[in-house]
Amino acid sequence: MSSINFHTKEIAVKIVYYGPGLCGKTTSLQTVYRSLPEADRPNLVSLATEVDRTIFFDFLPVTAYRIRDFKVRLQLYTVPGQVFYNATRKLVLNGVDGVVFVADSQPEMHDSNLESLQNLAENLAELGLESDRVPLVMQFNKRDLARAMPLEEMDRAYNQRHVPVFATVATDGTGLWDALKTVSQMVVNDLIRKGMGQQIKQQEQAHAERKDDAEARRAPTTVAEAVSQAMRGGLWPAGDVARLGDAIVAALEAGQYDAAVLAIQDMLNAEVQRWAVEQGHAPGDALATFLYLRGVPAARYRGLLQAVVAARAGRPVSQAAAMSAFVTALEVMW
Ligand SMILES: Nc1nc2c(ncn2[C@@H]2O[C@H](COP(=O)(O)OP(=O)(O)OP(=O)(O)O)[C@@H](O)[C@H]2O)c(=O)[nH]1
Ligand SMILES: [Mg+2]
Repeated sequence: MSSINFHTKEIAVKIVYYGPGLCGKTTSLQTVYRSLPEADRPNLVSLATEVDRTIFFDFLPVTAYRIRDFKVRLQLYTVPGQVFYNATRKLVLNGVDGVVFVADSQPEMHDSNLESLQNLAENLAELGLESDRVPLVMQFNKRDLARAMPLEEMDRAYNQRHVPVFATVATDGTGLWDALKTVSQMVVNDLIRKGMGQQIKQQEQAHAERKDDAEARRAPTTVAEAVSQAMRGGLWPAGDVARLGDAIVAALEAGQYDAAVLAIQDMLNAEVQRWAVEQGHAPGDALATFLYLRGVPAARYRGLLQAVVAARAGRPVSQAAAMSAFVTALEVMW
């Protein structure tokens, strides 16, 4: 679930490592983790069984690089490869921006690789994503094994979309960063194609114009002058907001600054309410506002809300609902 925060100047993108059981997804993440400079090494969250099979997912947040003056944060997930954990795979895949498909180079894993690719396409389709457009790279992993299938053969068998392929050894790190850099660059390009670049440009332009404007204009010397300058600029949109805006202006002009501050708060509350309702959130809910700012879609927020309501009422909450809530929390906290 990519999100862009103009305030902190950060872009967060979600990248999922996908592939059959034991192909090396968790190992890839662990090795990426170990290769990070110790000073800014974040937490690696792993939910595994005693024998190190992933049961839910692994999660690693990495602050990667800059695009313009935005910091790009990569949220890396692995899914459990075992066939029977499909519900979890789908849950982790929700809101994905880019996929690293990890194929196991051992010949006996051929069918499992194909099955997992098929499963990826099905899950993406069920989540309403076009499986042939989602940014994707492939890691042909375990290249250190003597029995590894030839790369060309694997490419023919798995790479119908002709996406970038990397020969990797997850245990020693060979190829991992190249794969990750490439997929994250593809994700950012995809976001730009979808209009995020335009959004960034517009914000930068608006910012520059505001600066020019302010410099060109003589600085107001009194509150009344400032207010009348603001009014000339058509400060408020129409409707209730304009009415509340007038109240602020009136209070300022009368020198009732406490009343002005309260009126400003009223106006902001009204705006948050309007905005929350428009997004399908419960009005006046600070959590809704926060989640919205972090880019969580209304449908996922409603899911979270339903789980909370059920839990508070002492009704049972499903594992999927709890995991979904957990993934949402990770995405917004990191
Ligand atoms: N020789 C070799 N072994 C590898 C490589 N990558 C992973 N392994 C081993 O393969 C086994 C499984 O690796 P995991 O990373 O746990 O696999 P996974 O894809 O996370 O598996 P699930 O969680 O069950 O889906 C481990 O014993 C790893 O050490 C590699 O490049 N070469
Ligand atoms: Mg794993």
